[in-house]
Amino acid sequence: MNSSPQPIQSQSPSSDASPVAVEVNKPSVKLYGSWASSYTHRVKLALKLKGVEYEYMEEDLTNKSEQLLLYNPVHKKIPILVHNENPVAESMVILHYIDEAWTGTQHPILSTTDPYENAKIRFWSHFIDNKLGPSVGAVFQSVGEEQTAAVEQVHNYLKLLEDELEHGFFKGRRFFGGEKIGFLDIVLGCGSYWLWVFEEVAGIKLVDSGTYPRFESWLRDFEEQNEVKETIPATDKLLEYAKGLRQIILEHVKA
Ligand SMILES: N[C@@H](CCC(=O)N[C@@H](CS)C(=O)NCC(=O)O)C(=O)O
Repeated sequence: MNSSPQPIQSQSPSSDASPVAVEVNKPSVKLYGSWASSYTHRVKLALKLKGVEYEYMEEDLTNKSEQLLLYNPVHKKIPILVHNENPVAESMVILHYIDEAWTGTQHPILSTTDPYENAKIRFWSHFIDNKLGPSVGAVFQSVGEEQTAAVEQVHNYLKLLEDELEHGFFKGRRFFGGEKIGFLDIVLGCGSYWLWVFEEVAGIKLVDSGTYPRFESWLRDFEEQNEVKETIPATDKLLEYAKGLRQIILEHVKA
């Protein structure tokens, strides 16, 4: 068991912060994560938008650290945020925590106190984690007829999102959060890049150009934001990772 994960980098909202500066002013915020994990990216992006400095601990999920098991004994998963020794697990819970713990910054993540807007944000966030995300995962993990059915399901879910953007509560907004990235942008955006990656790796089309114009332009806009570019790993790195995983899955399917 890897009992002592090493911080592979100290991250700062200002890209030019030197390691020496971090050493002098030790952050009391640690993030346990995994480099390709969308859930980890959610937390990294929220911390960046808030301007919170933190120490990043890369976890080997095939050999979980004692700290991970100690801090999240229920799910044994990353991401975990540890703030002043208090662990917080589950990415959406962490996003709420970040918003409440670091108030007074220019970037509220839940930009509204309107209960109905918050309800809509929570509703669609659950849709993403319980419906869209698993269906995209199913496309990646399947072949043949099973994959065709999973692709169909993804299309149905993207259509529902497109309809929401066209006619629903968020109609006419640049981001779900308004002019700035908000909670739902983070939840949906940190994960949507897998659509492009899986399309290439699995040789299928998930987002036919022009079919979901509002979703597509929202995603392109999201991906163009500097904070997002600084958070999401390079596509070629994700592609290489996904190709390796797909290979393992295909060998398993054949066996
Ligand atoms: N619902 C959790 C999901 C987190 C999750 O699935 N983490 C994965 C990495 S992306 C993990 O830690 N997997 C380890 C395992 O399943 O053993 C969240 O939103 O944080």
